[in-house]
Amino acid sequence: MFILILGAPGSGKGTQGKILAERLGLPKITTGDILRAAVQAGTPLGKEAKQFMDAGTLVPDSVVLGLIKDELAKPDAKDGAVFDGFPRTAAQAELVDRTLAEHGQRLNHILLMDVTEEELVRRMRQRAQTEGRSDDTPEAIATRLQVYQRDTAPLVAHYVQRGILRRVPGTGTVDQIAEEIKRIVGR
Ligand code: B4P
Repeated sequence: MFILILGAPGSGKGTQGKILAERLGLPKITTGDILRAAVQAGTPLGKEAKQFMDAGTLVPDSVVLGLIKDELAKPDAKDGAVFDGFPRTAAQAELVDRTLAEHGQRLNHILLMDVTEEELVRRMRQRAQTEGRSDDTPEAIATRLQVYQRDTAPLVAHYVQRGILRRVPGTGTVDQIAEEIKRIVGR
């Protein structure tokens, strides 16, 4: 089963993706975590990605497409996975569709985390105080929200057409939202 969690920055993708992947025993592929680990390790990928991440803009597709391809090719993601943080652009969505189709697979569920902008900003500002992520500054938060509307929100229309996208009310406790996702996914 391949499940995609889509949503604005701060909408709880990472939080719910972790709970869902653990419950279903599926690997979770999170481009944000992979990029942050590369930055931390100071690899060439990390050095290239850092400037974009800190500014709140997307890391270019020229860098991210290869990363997604490598992750999807891993044996443990052969029969299913939870995708968190990608696809974020039309080119990434096309790569995901094409790669899954090559293996006779397709996305089974797309969960769109629906959270007001006010709440998104509140959560990221709160995280800035506890985790100190370098892209949770007021300027980067504003840019990330704009970039989401420009580059990622159009994917919603693309997936709505397929009839497999479900909106998840993303406001409430983490447990309440996880229960709702369980109901939608059916297990
Ligand atoms: P991400 O790591 O994907 O960061 P994000 O969009 O902010 O989501 P995140 O998963 O961290 O937050 P979440 O909503 O779970 O990307 C970071 C950067 O990496 C991007 O800006 C970009 O530069 C780059 N990047 C990553 N993927 C890329 C790609 N495919 N292509 C190009 N560039 C890419 O949660 C936010 C907060 O809310 C958390 O603190 C959480 O504790 C809290 N929260 C969750 N649920 C809650 C609830 N119900 N109530 C209250 N708080 C809650």
